[in-house]
Amino acid sequence: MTRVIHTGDTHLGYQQYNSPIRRRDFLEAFRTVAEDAVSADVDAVIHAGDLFHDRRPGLVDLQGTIDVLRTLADADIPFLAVVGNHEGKRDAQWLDLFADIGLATRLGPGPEVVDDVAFYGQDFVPRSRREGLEYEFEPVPDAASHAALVSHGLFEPFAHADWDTERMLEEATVDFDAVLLGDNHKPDTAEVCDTWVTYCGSTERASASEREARGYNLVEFESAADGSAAASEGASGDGVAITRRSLTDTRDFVFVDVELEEEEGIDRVQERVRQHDVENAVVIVTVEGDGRPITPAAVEELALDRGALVARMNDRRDIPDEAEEVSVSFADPDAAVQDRIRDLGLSDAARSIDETVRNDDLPDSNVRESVERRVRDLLEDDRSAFEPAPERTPADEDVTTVADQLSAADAGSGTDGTETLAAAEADDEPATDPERDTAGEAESETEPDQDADHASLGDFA
Ligand SMILES: [Mn+2]
Repeated sequence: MTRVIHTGDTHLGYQQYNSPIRRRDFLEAFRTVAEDAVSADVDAVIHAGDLFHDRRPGLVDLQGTIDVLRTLADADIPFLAVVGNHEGKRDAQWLDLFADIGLATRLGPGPEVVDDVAFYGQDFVPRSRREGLEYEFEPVPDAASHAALVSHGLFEPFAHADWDTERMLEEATVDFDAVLLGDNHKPDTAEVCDTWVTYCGSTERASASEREARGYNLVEFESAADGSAAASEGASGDGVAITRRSLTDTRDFVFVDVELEEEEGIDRVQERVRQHDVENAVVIVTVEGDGRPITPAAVEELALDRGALVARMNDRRDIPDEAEEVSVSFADPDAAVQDRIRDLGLSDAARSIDETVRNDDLPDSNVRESVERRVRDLLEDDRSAFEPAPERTPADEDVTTVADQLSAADAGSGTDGTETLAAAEADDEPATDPERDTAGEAESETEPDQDADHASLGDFA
């Protein structure tokens, strides 16, 4: 039997909510996984990418990472990993540096045999470069009775998927028994082409949408000689058993969901916050329904006074009619935006960023990642996308402007999320629009450590 821990999306160096304590939390979660690996005496730790939150981890993050990797090395537990979308650099990878000093192995097209399992790696590849991707792997050595692929990306059949798992498995020159994945922070397992495909999930909540307990996978490969049935718990078959292990010591997140009635206001929300033990927790208050206008700061301050580490309030209510009348400069924010967009010669890239930023379906904390991914894809494949669109006059009916597309989308199903805002043109915007600065920031590469969580760009409410 070969037993490995499958983890990933550790996002080391992520100073979530601008909190240095949160930054430490991400490292502590990684450390816990390594300590579990030592006490469970597994044969390897497999990391499916996004070890780091971005391409430029700080010195303190690198030192912490080396310290944890050394814990594994001292226990003779190999650390095998691939490169994720968050941390990928153009030249050398941080992972290569750890490999150079003997603390990691970067998986690739050649087999890395642990006990009797051959592990292969496929780094994250931008969607635009996947078309011609050849899934060529070196043959499985005779010494191995199983083969597993480790990769990073949004694979089918899971949520947000854009990577064809069936095609990959069919075209791969190796017949894999398991595919161990990272990128989707929600753990899940499915069977595709008789192969187990599994996400281990993130080890700390990298966004407030990650409500369930965090954890990792324990994957057991039955030896040819074992003969016995695979473990009954969790997914099993083909001599591979996948079970979940929870991380119980991650930072507490307290989710306070309040549905307000018509006459209710801040008192009700504060009352609900008081019903929870928020000490040292990240508190996420979400308000829906009706009720009176609420200043988020007043709710957040209450939670902080009661010992919360971080407090955020999201107001998901529609703006009541009266509120629109009260607003002087933004009686109709969408119309104001559309007017402004008509004056801008947005490039395709800007429009693409724009869509991402304004996409209500995308959790705020994923905006930065998605924008980065889009920009990176475009930089690699289509630099012309960054050229400004030709000059347009607002009244020119023959030209389809972004605003026209907006109206068309509004009139239609609206499912393609083409609601847009001139995100890339933030510098041109009047200072009265505070949301715009975060849009520019999300697009910019100059502040990689900025917390993307305050990019609350869905609404002008
Ligand atoms: Mn990730």
